Formats: sequence, C-alpha cells, structure tokens
Amino acid sequence: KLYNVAVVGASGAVGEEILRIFEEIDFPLAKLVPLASARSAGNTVTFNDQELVIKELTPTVFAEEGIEIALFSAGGSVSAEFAPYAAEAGAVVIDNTSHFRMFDDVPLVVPEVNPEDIAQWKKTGIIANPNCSTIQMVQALKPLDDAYDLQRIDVSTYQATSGAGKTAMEELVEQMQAFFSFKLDDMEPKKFPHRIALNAIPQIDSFTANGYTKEELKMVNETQKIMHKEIEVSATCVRIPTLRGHAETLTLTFDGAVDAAEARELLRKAPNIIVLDEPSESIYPMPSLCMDQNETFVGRIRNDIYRDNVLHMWVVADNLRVGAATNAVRIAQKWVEMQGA
Ligand code: 11C
Repeated sequence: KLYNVAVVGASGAVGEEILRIFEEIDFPLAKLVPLASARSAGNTVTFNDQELVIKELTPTVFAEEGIEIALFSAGGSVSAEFAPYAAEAGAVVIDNTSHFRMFDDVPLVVPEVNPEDIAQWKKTGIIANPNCSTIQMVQALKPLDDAYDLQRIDVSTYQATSGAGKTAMEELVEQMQAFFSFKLDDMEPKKFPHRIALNAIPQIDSFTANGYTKEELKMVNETQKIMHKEIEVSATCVRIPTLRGHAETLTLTFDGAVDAAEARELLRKAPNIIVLDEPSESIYPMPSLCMDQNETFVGRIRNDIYRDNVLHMWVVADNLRVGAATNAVRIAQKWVEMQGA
C-alpha cells in the first residue's frame, strides 16, 4: 500500500529536511502534498527534482487530498488549530511542535526508545514528536538505562541557532558579517534575548517561576514521559553561535556501578547511535561532523573520578534531522509497519 502524505510547514527549516529525507529513503509514498499558511501558499518546494506548489492549509484540505499521514512543523498554534482537522479526516498526525506533547492521550515517541507507544495513536489521531534536545539524549540513554537502571540526569546543552528557525540562523550570519565590518555593536538582537555572535546565552525560551526555562522543563517532562520513569533531570540549556547540531554534556547517575568500557560497547550496538570516542586522537562528536546525518553521535564516555555509579558523556546530533525531521519520519515508518501487522 502507498500513502498520501502532507507536510505542513513544508518551506520551514524542519519541513525542508522532511522533504530531503523522503527523497533519500524508500517510503511507500503515493503523493506528497506540501501545505502552508495562505502567505506561503503558491510558492514551490523542490521534491525529487520536481517543483511542487505549496497548497493552502485549510480545515478541509486533508479530506480533499485524501491525506493519510500528516507531518506538522509550522508552530504550536498552527498544530493546535489544524491537527484536529487532519485527524478528523482520518490521517495520523505526527506533530513536531510542543503543543500536544504532554497531553495524557497523545503518545510522545522516539522510535528507538518507546515505539510501542505508537499503538495509542488512535486515541486522538495524533503522535507527538519530542523536543530536539530531548530526542538525542533519550536515544543515548536507553541502552544504558536498560543495563544499569538510570536514576538521575544532569545535562547542559550547547544548542545551535537553527533550533529557533531559519530567521534565527540568518540573525547569526548577519551578526558575523557585521563583525567583519566592525559594526557588530550596532546590531540589535531579534530572535534571541542578546547578541548571539561571539556569545553564549544561558536562556532558551522563557523562564518559569522555578528558575528553569521552558526548554529545560521540556527536557525534564518529556524524558520522563518517553522513558516511562520518574528519572530526576536537571537541565541547563544554552544557545551557542553554531548553525546546526545540538551538543550536550550528560552526567548520569545509575542505581549501581557502571563501567565506561562496557557502556561504550552497549552504545556501539544501539540503533542509530555512532560512538566516536578516541580522545588521544582528538576524535569525538562535534556539530561540524553531525550535519545532515540521521544518527546520534556519542563520545567522551568516562567514569566519574569519585563515584562508580556516575558516568559522563557528550552527545551531538543534527537538531533539524535527528531532533525533528528524522524522528518524525521514523515514527511514520513505524506507524506504516504497524498498519501491515
Ligand atoms: C531550540 N529546542 O533549540 C528548541 C526548538 O519544542 O519543538 C524546538 C522547540 C520545540 O530552540
């Protein structure tokens, strides 16, 4: 069977990656329909060397086009308004925004971690895709939790500007250009609370009453929901002046002793994980290595100096791919597999 697939927000940073991935993989696609708001409708996107005209996102378009799989990445308010129309038209919605993630009746899925939760899609017709910084982290945690029973995560992130969309990437580039013409001090921040070029900003999204940002609390709440476990999580999320690829330092506390060499082997065998860990040769993951890749890279795996139940490591992935588009398409692939079962 072939499926009619809609991509809502097809010309956005994540939407474009979804199209690239559908070009690269063997997906049972009958047709691909790019959708966007009236402002972008009529523009075109390239797909398999063809120019596809973006159609307007309306309440009736999903039924009119016979859509069976609808991938949303056009912002939370668009998903809130239009995902229910897609679900009513019989499509499975795979939503990249944060809107539905913590709804009790909406599964939140990372296929390498909790693929079984996809079976609950019928409750609302919607499956939520987690936040980018959560996805790459739980992929690397799963094999270690299975082996050693993870109790606590202390994580700091180094997040690329593309997490905030295309205009945020442009803001970094414009500020870098201004630096070389000695005009950086004239640049007003737009997408970020401060200048991002030559800086590191310890704020992603807005602060909540407990002193953590919404991005940091997503890492707490989403991790517990995906892993079905009340793991303690403390996150500090930082924006750095890179374009693509989120990096994370993880300090992991397990129930009992953990061995770094054994953990490294477990990660080598884990799906969609690549271990790059030869410190003496300066081999470790970096954002520059993970761009356009669909795998999550792990390195700097080492035991704590003081406690034998604590492990440290460094995890990097392309936030637009692994952290968004790739995970959404992998959910679609699993969902398709389950229809045949
Ligand atoms: C960032 N992680 O890097 C955010 C973007 O909940 O899907 C993703 C926001 C989300 O800015």
